[in-house]
Amino acid sequence: MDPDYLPFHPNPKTPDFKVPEGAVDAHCHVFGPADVFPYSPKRKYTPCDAPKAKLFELRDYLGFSRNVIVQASCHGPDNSAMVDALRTAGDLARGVAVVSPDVTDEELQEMDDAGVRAVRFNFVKRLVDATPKEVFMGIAERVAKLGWHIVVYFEAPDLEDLVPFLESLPTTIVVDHMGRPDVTAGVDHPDFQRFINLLIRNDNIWTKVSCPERLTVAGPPYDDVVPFARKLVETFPDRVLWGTDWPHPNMKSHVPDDGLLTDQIPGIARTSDLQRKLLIDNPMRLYWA
Ligand code: 0GY
Repeated sequence: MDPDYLPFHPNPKTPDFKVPEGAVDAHCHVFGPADVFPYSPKRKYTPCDAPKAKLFELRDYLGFSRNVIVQASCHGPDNSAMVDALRTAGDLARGVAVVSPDVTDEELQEMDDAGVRAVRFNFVKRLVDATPKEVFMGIAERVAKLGWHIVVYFEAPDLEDLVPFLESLPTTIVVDHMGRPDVTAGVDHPDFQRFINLLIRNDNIWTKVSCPERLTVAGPPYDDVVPFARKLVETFPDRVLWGTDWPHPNMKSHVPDDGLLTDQIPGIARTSDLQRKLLIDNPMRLYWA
């Protein structure tokens, strides 16, 4: 583990918000354990192990029913730890893989059988070396045949350049963490409006209203992030997902409490109808249909 790496919270609070039966934590990871599933030699950080048993314990403790496990950059394109977690969870988890262009059709099919339903394209420079867009497009065309979608991770200043690429992808797209807006700029800032307009123009683009712990300037309980998430939930109620982001890699300012993160949900999805769409209907349609 990196010397400045903050391990996940050892005892999150019990949420005050009662998570509805059947809810999905649609963005979380498993890390290692490194002695079974070594980290990638090309990784940009070395995390604290966060094995599948801990993830499933947290799922039950918070009151969630299912997980979408996203392959994180520290495991590179070796999806073994994530796929192993999917196989253990059975129908209670689905996966998002990271693949290199030389992945074989047999490997893709095996991942599909284990519950993988998407690939992630990561554009965040501190996390990965850049992949040419043509390479991503080749992967997109192959996974589209399996009915998979694409999860994209980028930061707000990169969106303008990415728009033509995103609009040419042949699948449903899910944008991680609301496109990482600068929350000090406000929801009316042109950068966030550009993101909203992208979703207005393209009804195949979804987003995760996740990661207030990374976007906040004010700190917990992340009130400065709420208006961004609420705006997206109320404008695109059928195209939003929510996730804890456990075990919260690369946090520098504080260790997020997953119970507190769960307590944010009724503030961003203010009716039971919006909560059901965000936590159950939308992820079930995208990952379990
Ligand atoms: C997240 C965010 C981060 C890390 C990764 O793949 C990753 O390593 O996604 C981050 O550092 O912002 O979604 O977990």
